[in-house]
Amino acid sequence: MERTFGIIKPNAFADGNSGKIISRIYEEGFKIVGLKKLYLSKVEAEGFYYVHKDRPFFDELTEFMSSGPCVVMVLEAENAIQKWRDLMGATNPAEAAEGTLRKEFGASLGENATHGSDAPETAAFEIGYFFSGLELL
Ligand code: DGI
Repeated sequence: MERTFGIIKPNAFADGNSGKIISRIYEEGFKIVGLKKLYLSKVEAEGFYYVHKDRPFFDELTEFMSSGPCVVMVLEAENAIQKWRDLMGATNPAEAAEGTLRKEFGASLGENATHGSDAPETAAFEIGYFFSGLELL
């Protein structure tokens, strides 16, 4: 079993799509081992996306991620990291395949509804950024 980290981003939360996304997560066979609603500050969003600090979209990204509540989750499954990225679809919703979360709930490249870790090291950092061991059941 593998664990990954996911976010229901502020646009998907504000649009009332958190329930539908969580239903899809269960339907696809993930176990949700951690889940909470947060309203990130700009500094917390910057810390989370630190690897992107030199990218031109860093300010836009962190402004968006701190613009409203989001849901952070730890998901468990066989090959959870790849499986969750497959369910999310391509970064740009316009390029995401039919049936993926970003296709269905993404508004734009920036406001693309969900986040998912891209590698085991990233998942470890991202899970630890938001959850203590006691919160993962
Ligand atoms: O791993 P991903 O989330 O699929 O994509 P990523 O790690 O390349 O980028 C992280 C997030 O940053 C992505 O989900 C949306 C945002 N982003 C990526 N490229 C751009 C962008 N936002 C804006 N505004 N413009 C971009 O070119």
